[in-house]
Amino acid sequence: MDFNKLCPAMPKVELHAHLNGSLSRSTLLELKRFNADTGVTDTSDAFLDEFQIGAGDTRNLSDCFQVFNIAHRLTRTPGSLALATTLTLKEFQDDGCCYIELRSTPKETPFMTSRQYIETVSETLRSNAHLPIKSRLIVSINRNSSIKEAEAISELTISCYKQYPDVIVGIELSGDPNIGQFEDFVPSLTKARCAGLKITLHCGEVCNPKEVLEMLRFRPDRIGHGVCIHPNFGGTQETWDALCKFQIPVEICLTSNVNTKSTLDYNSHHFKELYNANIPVIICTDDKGVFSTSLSQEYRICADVFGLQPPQLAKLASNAVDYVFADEEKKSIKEKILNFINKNGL
Ligand code: 6MZ
Repeated sequence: MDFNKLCPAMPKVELHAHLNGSLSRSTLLELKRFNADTGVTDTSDAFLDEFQIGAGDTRNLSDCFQVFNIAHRLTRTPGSLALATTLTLKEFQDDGCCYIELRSTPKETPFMTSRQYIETVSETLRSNAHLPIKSRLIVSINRNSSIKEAEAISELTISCYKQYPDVIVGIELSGDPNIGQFEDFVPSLTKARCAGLKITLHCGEVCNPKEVLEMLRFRPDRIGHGVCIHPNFGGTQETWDALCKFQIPVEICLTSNVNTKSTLDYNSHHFKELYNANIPVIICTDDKGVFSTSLSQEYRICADVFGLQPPQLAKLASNAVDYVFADEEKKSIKEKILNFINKNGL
């Protein structure tokens, strides 16, 4: 089976997908229609053309944080947020994704509170529990938050976790890596961890070995990106040794890193160093809407660029299940992927 057929057909798990960054062009247009019908003013059509950051775009990582505002304008009401969640879930399902951990930052808008934001996404995922794709929510804390705001999000997440233990699995730190410092978020994250939530951190998306080391020593359950950890990519021997010692699984976002210029090109992506060092890696999309990609496309790129054979790619898909936050789903997802592997002689 060639990769164009294998990658979409193979059951896959998505563990790093920001809701508002995942909105496809068709979802954005549907949200516009929905908002117009419900009398909510949002974003002009002209802005929608600026939403995607493709190959060769002059915008870099810092610029991309402006782009999310376009999506945020479209998901300010419970109705539009629920619609965005449902459509995104279905797109991942159509791409062969059998389990997803969507992540999103609760926002207070003129139309809903932060609590309503988390409740809306949680209710929507719960109401889609009958779909073949299984889904969970990771609540995001943005690095541009004050300590007080971060504590409020953490407490809110813990409270909502009691209400939606079947949906909410974790908390994460994301946002512009050039803003804020990790140590300020440690108390909020620790509180969430003590309440039973899993932790994932955007780590080393830009060069900051001191912070990378603090993050790794915090022992999160997973990290996102991990670009600047190996000494060849702006990390130090100490950061690399810490990752190797702790074996923290890394959510890999190839196209995101290339399009934001965190990585020079696919060929020089740090996936190779992590894979060769046997660090657990999970292929993810990050923001499939903004970076015009899909989970199967990321698997295909990975195979093409790093010369993986179909059995090696299938092994990546099946190993990824070990790092899923919802323990109760692991067995059935693993079976689904292994059945596919056996049936196709991979
Ligand atoms: C760091 C990112 C990101 O939460 O509104 N986000 N944070 N690095 C990245 N690499 C490109 N991509 C997305 O989804 C959008 C938010 O996710 C975070 C940013 O905080 C962005 O505003 P939600 O659903």
